[in-house]
Amino acid sequence: ALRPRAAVGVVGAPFSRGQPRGGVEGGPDLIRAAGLLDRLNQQGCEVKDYGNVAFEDVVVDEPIGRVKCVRAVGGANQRLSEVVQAVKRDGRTSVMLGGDHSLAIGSVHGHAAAVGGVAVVWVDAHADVNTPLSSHTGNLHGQPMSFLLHELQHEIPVLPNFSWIKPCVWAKDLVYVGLRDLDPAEHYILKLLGVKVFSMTDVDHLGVARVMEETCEYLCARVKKPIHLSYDIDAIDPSVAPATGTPVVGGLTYREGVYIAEQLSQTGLLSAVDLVEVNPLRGQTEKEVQATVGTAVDLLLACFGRLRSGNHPPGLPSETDK
Ligand code: 5AB
Ligand code: MN
Ligand code: MN
Ligand code: MN
Repeated sequence: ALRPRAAVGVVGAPFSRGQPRGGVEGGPDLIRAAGLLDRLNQQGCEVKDYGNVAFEDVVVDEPIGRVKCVRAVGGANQRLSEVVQAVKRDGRTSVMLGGDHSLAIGSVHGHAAAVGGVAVVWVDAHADVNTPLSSHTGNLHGQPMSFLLHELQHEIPVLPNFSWIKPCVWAKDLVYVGLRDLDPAEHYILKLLGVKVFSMTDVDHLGVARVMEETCEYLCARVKKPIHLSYDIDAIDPSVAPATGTPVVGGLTYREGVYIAEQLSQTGLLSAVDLVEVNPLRGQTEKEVQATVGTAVDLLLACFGRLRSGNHPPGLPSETDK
C-alpha cells in the first residue's frame, strides 16, 4: 500500500476583536510567510490555500454587559464557519490560522456542521469556557467553549449576531491539555460537567506520553468521532513562544507541544486544526516573534505526519506497511 496524501485546506482568519490587543490579526500571513504551505507540500500533503476570510467591519459595537465586540465576533465567526464547512465538504482537513481564540466558535461549528459530531482536544494555558455572564474580562477569546457545549446552553444569553450558533460538542467529547490559569467559574463548570482535564500538574505527574495515551484512549473508547484540535500557542511555555497576548509561565516545552500534535496525528482522526493567538506585536524582539511563529509551524507539521525520527517521500511504502 502507498501512503495516502493528506488533503489540507488552510484558512486564514486575521481577526483580533475577541481580545483587546492588536497584532494577532497578523498571525495567518506570518505563519504562511514562515513557509507552512511549502513545508506541508514537501512532506507529502496536498494543500489548498483558501486565503484569508474577509471580515465585515462592525463600526458600532457597544459592550453588552461586560462582553466586548459581540457583534464583530458573532459576524466574523459566522463567516468563518461557512468557509470551514466548504473546506470539509471539499474533503480536506481544515487548518484555521488565527487570529484570537474566539475564532474557535466558527471553526468548531463549521467542522461539526459538515461532519456531524466532533470530539475536541483543547490545548491551552486557559480553558476558554467562561460564559458571557461569568467572564470578568468580557473578552470573547476566553469564552468560545461555552457557546459550543450542549450542556451550557441554558447559561448563554441572547446576543446580537450569535443566534446562528448551534451547540455542537458534548462535555464527554472534550479533553483539555496544558491548563494552568483557570478562573474560579471555569473550574466550577469543568468539575460540574465532568470534563476530562490534563492540567500542567497532570503533565508533570504522568508525563506527556501517559497524558496522550489516556487522551487517545478516552476519545477512541466510544464511537470514533473526527477530532478537532484547537491549539492555543500560549499552551507552550513563554520562554519558547513568547509572542502571544496572554502568556502564562510554567507551560509545555517545545518537545511536549510537538509530541501532543504527533500523537493526535497518529490517531488518523484529526479532521480540523486551529492554531491561534500568535501575536507578532507581543514579541519583545524579532527573534522572539520568529521563535513563536517557528513553533507554530512545527506544531502544524507534526499534525500532518511529520516525525522527528524522519519521514521519506510520499509514494514510497510507509513505515507501517509490512
Ligand atoms: B485565550 C481569562 N480567563 O476569560 C478571560 O488566550 C483569560 O484564548 C482568557 O486562552 C484567555 O479573559 C483566552 C482571564
Ligand atoms: Mn490561552
Ligand atoms: Mn485560548
Ligand atoms: Mn491568549
